[in-house]
Amino acid sequence: MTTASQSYRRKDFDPVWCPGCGYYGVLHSVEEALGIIGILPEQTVVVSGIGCSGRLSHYLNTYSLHGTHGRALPIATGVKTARPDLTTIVVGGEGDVLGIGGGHLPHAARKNVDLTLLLLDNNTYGMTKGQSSPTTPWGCVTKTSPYGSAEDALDVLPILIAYDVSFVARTASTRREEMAGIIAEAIKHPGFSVVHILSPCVTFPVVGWKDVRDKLHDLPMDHNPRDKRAAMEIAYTNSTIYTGVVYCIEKPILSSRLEHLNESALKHYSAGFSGGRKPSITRLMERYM
Ligand SMILES: Cc1ncc(C[n+]2csc(CCOP(=O)(O)OP(=O)(O)O)c2C)c(N)n1
Ligand code: SF4
Repeated sequence: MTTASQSYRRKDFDPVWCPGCGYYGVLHSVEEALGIIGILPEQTVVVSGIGCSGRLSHYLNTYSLHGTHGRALPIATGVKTARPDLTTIVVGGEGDVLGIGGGHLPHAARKNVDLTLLLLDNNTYGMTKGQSSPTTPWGCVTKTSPYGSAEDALDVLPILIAYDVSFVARTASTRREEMAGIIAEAIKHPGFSVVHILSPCVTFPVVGWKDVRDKLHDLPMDHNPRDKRAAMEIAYTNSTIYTGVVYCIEKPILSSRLEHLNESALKHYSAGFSGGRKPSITRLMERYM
């Protein structure tokens, strides 16, 4: 596995993250996860947004597409629709995914696009040097809130479950082995999978690592990820930060939904509009000219 995992990392380009940043752990676990599944780098695309988190796609020896801030999900939806054969991973910070790009999340869930989103949550806008973000707790002093932030932090897991994302998991960037296993499971899941990775920024600290670490706990052994109410209960538990696969269901993925739609449209077209003749795009266009 070591050899396979090494080949996923670019040799000509070293990460420029701050020393001690949890994103190094995430990068390592992504390599491990790809190695566990045994997908070849050339069968994998990593699409990222803008931010320290977005840099992750540069460091892998896979296909990589560094998009624009907040738009990684729609870009990846296009990639997956055009090339369903490629494993498609999306990486974004909580600013990217829940702030500027927050409107794309429910729609990726509704479509159940077969993507894996790694949501790297450091509770701040790291790349732009520490402004408050959608998960900055109320009252925290940041560059944009010198007297304390005025807003509540978003509660990420309940939002993902309410959107009915078909695979929802949480881990922390210090838990490398667990993270690799969860990312591998998320990639194998047919449908939209989101791994919420807690990784407080060490250079612009908003939430302390100790506060997170002390609350981390494996999910209860009897947790049933198919039970949405049980998943919501875990998601709303604040005294303990449970890690693992919190919610997992099966539902049709976007490509099968489109296939079904195409079949129905063709059937409808050949039966009604073309008078039994073979469907033709030219004839269809002529109707509107
Ligand atoms: C349209 C647009 N608006 C703002 C920016 C500036 N910008 C770059 S990264 C970033 C925030 C990054 O925060 P997050 O997504 O949480 O990632 P992190 O750097 O913390 O990993 C912002 C606001 C931008 N690049 N593009
Ligand atoms: S600013 Fe924060 S998130 Fe960005 S590389 Fe440095 S420690 Fe990591």
